[in-house]
Amino acid sequence: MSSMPVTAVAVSASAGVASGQDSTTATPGVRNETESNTPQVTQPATSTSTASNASDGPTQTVSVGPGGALVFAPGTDEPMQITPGTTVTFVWESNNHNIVVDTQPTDASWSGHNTLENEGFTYSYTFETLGTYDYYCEPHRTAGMGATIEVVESIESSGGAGGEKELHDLGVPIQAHWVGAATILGIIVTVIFTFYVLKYGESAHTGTGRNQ
Ligand SMILES: [Cu+2]
Repeated sequence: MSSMPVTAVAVSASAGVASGQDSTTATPGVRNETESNTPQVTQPATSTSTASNASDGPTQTVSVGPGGALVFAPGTDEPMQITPGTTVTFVWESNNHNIVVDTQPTDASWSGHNTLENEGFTYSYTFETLGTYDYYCEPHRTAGMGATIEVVESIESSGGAGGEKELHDLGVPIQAHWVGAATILGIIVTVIFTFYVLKYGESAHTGTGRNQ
């Protein structure tokens, strides 16, 4: 696990050199860009008071290339579901990635972020139009670095990541905990029982041999 980021960074760096992008994007200077199809500017600091304003909508974070892995997380393994008005902040966690919009609802106008960026860059966009958005990273598209955002009226509790996380956090560990505790207790009881039977036991075999 500890050697993985080093390898991944090396791969990303060599990919940058090969594609000629390293000279322009090598500086890990943080440039932030916020884009929205609503007139309001998102201010996360004030997002706790009212829910009626679009600028106070929910937020989501997508990791771009976390640990050098060629994925958007969440979004690659399974579609990320959000509700209209959600501001998604993409956080670059490795180098030489971009966001190219593949398909989107006909009345949506997401332009993605076509410029290749490096670790530390963030880009935000507020999704308002219902539907499915497919996007990919151009340098790593063939490696499977594509993802899906689904803007839905309400998040499905069964298929969403929240439901699964709840199951893992509550049900499974508790069950495993008690099964493990019972097993260990059983082993200890068996060992103690066996010890006393062997030392003080008066079964037919040990008893007759010692007492007569
Ligand atoms: Cu990429």
